[in-house]
Amino acid sequence: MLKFYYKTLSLYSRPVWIALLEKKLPFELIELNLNGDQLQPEFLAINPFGRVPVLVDNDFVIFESLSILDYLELQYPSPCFLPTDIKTLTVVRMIVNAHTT
Ligand SMILES: N[C@@H](CCC(=O)N[C@@H](CS)C(=O)NCC(=O)O)C(=O)O
Repeated sequence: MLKFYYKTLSLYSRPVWIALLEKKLPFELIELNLNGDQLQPEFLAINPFGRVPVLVDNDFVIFESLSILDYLELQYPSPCFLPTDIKTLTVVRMIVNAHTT
């Protein structure tokens, strides 16, 4: 079962949440209170940067929203969200990176 650590209003958590729902994957939602939950030793053991979102797929831990989205796309490819044409894919990457850095 996938575990998804998130915060409701987190703009980084939302794309991951949407991808999980659109791919119809079963997952456990674990909401963090960002007033301190993210700095607890148990969570820092999962993500040393102390940030959400984090996805845990069995024993595989992924943090950083774009890395999580890449993982979901390759590991659970249906439905597919990324274009396969290299130029279109590059345009998608440019837009996403411009909005997240
Ligand atoms: N680059 C990260 C940014 C994640 C991030 O900044 N998350 C915020 C919530 S939107 C967070 O967890 N902040 C807690 C903190 O910095 O203590 C990603 O894309 O996942």
